[in-house]
Amino acid sequence: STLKEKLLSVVAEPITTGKNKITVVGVGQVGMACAFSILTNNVSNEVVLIDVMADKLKGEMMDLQHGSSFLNNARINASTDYAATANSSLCVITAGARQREGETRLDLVQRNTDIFKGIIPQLVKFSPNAILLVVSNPVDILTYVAWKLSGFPKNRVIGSGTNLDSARFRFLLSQKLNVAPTSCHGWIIGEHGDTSVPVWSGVNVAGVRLRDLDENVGTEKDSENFGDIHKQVVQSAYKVIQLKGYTSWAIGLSISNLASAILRNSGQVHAVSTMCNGLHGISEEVFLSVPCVLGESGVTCIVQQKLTQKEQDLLKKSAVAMHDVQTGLKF
Ligand code: 6V0
Repeated sequence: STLKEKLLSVVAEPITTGKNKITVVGVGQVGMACAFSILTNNVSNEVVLIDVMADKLKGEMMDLQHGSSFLNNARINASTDYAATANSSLCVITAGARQREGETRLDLVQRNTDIFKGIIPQLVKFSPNAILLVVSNPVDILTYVAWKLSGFPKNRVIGSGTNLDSARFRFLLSQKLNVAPTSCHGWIIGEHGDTSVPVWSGVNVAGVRLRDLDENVGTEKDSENFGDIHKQVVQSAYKVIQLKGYTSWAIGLSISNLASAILRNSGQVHAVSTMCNGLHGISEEVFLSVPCVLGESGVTCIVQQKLTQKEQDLLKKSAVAMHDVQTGLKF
């Protein structure tokens, strides 16, 4: 008998896959920030990494494994073979090209659609009941692509959407008011990025709407220029990419927060990209962000925000723009 057999007398075979297994596809800057945040926040104790670059993948896996005793003994695995992802509850997809300096998110669309054709069917094959959480850009269109390629019901295909834009907005508002970001309530909806819509009509601290204090807040007529905050949100990624080459920490933390809401079936509300056909006058099959209740089955409800006519018009404009890009896509 082996030393192991001498040491351990078997009582029952261990269960190989737990209920909170997460696959992260793509071990670039974003995928690794997602995996690291998920592990350090104890969102999951079983993470599988997938990429096409075998050496980088193995290096990242080993580096994390060496830290597993500081991560509540999480199991970390990596493979270029999707069999390793079997029975994941959540698959986070970060693979693909990123924006170069000056490039828009939409510039990436066909390149990343082609990459998704090799990824989504494999994830579906090995984890037919998983929730797909798309991060790669342009995220709203690629969430639509993932939905089409997977054949999953719409509740189980989610884009990280404007969860990050909303966090950036709340941070900037917090700086202006000197109140903590989690106490500054404000929602950015619509497209992640260039045409996102700030819902100024609802921005509040402790239920006090800024619009009730100044009806012009967030508009051109606002002498204190609160509207600049949204402009800065839109410019955020471009600015960070210009300064450090990519964005990673904030998106990683935002994904770990979404993963926690889903796996813990918490009912937290987040602005994430979901099928919006029929909502706020949108008549196209497009994915855009609206506040969604998240749980084990993905998006369980959409919060029906009372939008002003202007906010609805902006959202509808994004929907038409998304739809135009989608009709040009080669599947
Ligand atoms: P990166 O650092 O270039 O990493 C991309 C990774 O994807 C690399 O490791 C590639 O090897 C891998 N990859 C490429 N093709 C495949 C494939 N077929 N299968 C598996 N893996 C593959 O990019 P980075 O990590 O910086 O960005 C990844 C994506 O996230 C980009 O599309 C970004 O634009 C997007 N982001 C989305 C954000 C959001 O808020 N939704 C925020 C930041 C970045």
